[in-house]
Order: sequence, then C-alpha cells, then structure tokens
Amino acid sequence: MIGKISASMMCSDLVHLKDTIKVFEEERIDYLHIDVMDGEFVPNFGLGVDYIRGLRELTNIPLDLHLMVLNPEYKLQWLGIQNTDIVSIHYESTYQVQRALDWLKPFGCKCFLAINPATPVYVLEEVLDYIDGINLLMVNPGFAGQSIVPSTIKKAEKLNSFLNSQNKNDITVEVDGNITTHNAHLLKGFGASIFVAGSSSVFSGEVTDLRKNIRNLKQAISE
Ligand code: S6P
Ligand code: MG
Repeated sequence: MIGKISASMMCSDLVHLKDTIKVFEEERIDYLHIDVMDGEFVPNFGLGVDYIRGLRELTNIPLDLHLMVLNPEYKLQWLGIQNTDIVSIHYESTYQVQRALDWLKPFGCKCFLAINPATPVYVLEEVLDYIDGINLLMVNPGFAGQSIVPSTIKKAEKLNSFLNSQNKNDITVEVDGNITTHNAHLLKGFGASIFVAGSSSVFSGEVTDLRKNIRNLKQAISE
C-alpha cells in the first residue's frame, strides 16, 4: 500500500502559500499537517484558528491537526473540525486522556493519539478502542528542523509488534519529525502509513523544488 503524505504547513513559505497549495492539489497531497502550539505544552507558538480558517478557504485538502496544547479537550470547538480531518491530541497533554478522546469523537474526524519520544508504547493499551490512529513523534515537538531521536526508530518497530499482538493493525500509524526519504522508507517497513513531510523532505531547498521533492518522497513510501 502506498503511504500518505501530510505536508507540514509550519515549514511552508507564507509568501508562496497559494502556489504551494496549487502544487499540493495537483500532486494529490493527502493532508495538510497543522501544528497548533500554545507556548505551554511545547516551547513555541504555532498555527492558530485564523490560519486554519484561511487555509480552508484556499483548499479542500483535509487537515491533519496536531494539537500541542494543554488540555485540548476544552479547545476542540475552536477549530472548525471537519469529518475528513485527522485530529491528534497528546497523551501527555491532559490528565484525562480517555475523556478527551470521548469528547473528540463527536466531531466525526479521525481520532489520533500522539505520543512524545520518551512516552512508552505500553501507555496506549487501555485506549486502543478509542482511537483510529497514533501519531508517533520522532522528535520532541515544538520545532521543525530537528534530528530524529534515535530510540524512536526502535520504538516504531515495537509499536508495530504491539498493535499486531493486540489484533489492532487497523490502527493507523503516523510518523512526525525529521521524516527524510530514508527515514520514511525505514518506518514504512515498520507499519507507518502517514508521513509528515517538513523541512526534511517536501520543504527542503527552494519553492521550485516542491514537485520534485514530493515525487521523491512518494517513491520512498510506495511498495
Ligand atoms: C514538531 C512538529 C512537526 C514539524 C515537523 C517538521 O514539533 O510536530 O510536525 O512540523 O517535524 O518537519 P521536519 O522535517 O522539519 O522535522
Ligand atoms: Mg506535528
């Protein structure tokens, strides 16, 4: 199965936003990855509600909303979530993970749980029935352009075996952070199927390289 690309919009050049979206539509990019950051859960501010609203006016490409905010369950109604979207909340961002997932479900989107590099795979065990996917952070979230945390590669393999052991291979695995073509190919072998494409792939080099970069990444995540 061919992997899906979720283009990380925090890495895009705002000056060329319209042209970038046009290329994404022509090249059939699957999702636009939106890093929402509150300056508390992660040490950075990120894309907010007005940006999301504006982007929806530009394109129908579904959004992949990665919420790096404290207590996301109280902020979901700000985002205009659509049923074609993916929404990831972080395991580490609330004391009541299962309640947060319960509150996310009525929005009709795909409900994903994100875990930081130091969070072990086993914490997922009690919430497998409440999620459609897992967003596996390969870097500590907050910034683009970081190097992969080496232990996360083994963790991806562990996650794959864990999901198999629980008969839950229908749960989607997304990988986020330093997804080069090399890492993407490797992680596809461990069951990842959505690849967040940032400065390590699609947005590397000049704006004029976009199309070529997308095709290279697609090649790496095809059979
Ligand atoms: C990290 C964030 C990511 C970045 C992505 C950028 O805080 O969750 O989605 O946008 O890591 O890609 P790259 O290739 O620069 O790591
Ligand atoms: Mg992200």
